[in-house]
Amino acid sequence: KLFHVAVVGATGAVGEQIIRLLETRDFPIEKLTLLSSERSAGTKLTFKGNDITVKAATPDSFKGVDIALFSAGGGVSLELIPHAISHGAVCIDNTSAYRMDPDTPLVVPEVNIDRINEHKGVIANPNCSTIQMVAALKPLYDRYGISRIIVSTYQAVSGAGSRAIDEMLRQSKEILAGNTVEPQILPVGALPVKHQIAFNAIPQIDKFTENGFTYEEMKMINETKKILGDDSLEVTATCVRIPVVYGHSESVYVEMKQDFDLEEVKQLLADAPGIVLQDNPAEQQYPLAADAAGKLETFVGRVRRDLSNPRGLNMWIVSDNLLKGAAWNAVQIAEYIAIEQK
Ligand code: 11C
Repeated sequence: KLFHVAVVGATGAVGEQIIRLLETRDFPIEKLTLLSSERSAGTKLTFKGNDITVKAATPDSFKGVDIALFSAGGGVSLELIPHAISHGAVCIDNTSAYRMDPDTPLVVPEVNIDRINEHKGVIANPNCSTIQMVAALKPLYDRYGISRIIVSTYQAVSGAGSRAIDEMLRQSKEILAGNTVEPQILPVGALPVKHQIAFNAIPQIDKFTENGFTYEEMKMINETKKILGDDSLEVTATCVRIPVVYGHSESVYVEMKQDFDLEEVKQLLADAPGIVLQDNPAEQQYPLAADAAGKLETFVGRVRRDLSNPRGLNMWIVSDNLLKGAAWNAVQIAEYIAIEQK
């Protein structure tokens, strides 16, 4: 069967990657509809050598659409997904709009693909920093049980969109040229106070919630529990933006419920789907954002037992935030739907 696929947010950083993946994975497409905001409508994008004109997304854009991939912000998803569903489309939503809805499966294929059929028209794609962490922890969770996770992230500017990438690159050039800069986008476009990202580290991703954690940190906490299906899991997170363009890095400490053998942990990681173990300190080999950029896998290294808690494990997890963290996870889900509906 061939599918009519729609990409909402086609001109954005994630939308662009979705289109490239649909092309390189040779997704069974009959028709590709590219949608965006009114502002970007009219842009021409290429798919398999053909130009496609991007149209403004409206409630009527989804007639005949089988699979709709949304990546245009939570507001657009909340407004348009109900219309897409009423036209019979299965929606894969990259935003946070539906993630914690109890009726919506939150899916990382390597972790919980078994939940995919529970959808009522929408399947949520988790936050990028959550996806790569749970993908790496899943084999350890299944083998030993995990009681506690402490994560600190080092997140790329592309997570905040194309304009944040431009801001970081422009700021860097200006500062190197000896000029002063006026930050305009980061940490959060919608908030009045901005901070320099070039040559800096900003311990704020998204707005603050009332408990002192940011929304990004709360996503890591809540989504991890939902994806692993374990409310008793203790998770704490500190999310930091650094001047890297592609690839989120994470320092992750986990406490296992059972004793573990370090060599077995490494073997489990090496054998896990979608995971590449890169762990050879003698050769200074460990995951690097610059190497992970453009790749579909999640890379894990610096795997070591904690010195104060024998059931504690430290590791470094890196993945391309626009690929496994967003576009690739969504296209993987679409591939599962295509196989089911074949
Ligand atoms: C960032 N993780 O790096 C964010 C971007 O909920 O899908 C993705 C936000 C989301 O800024």
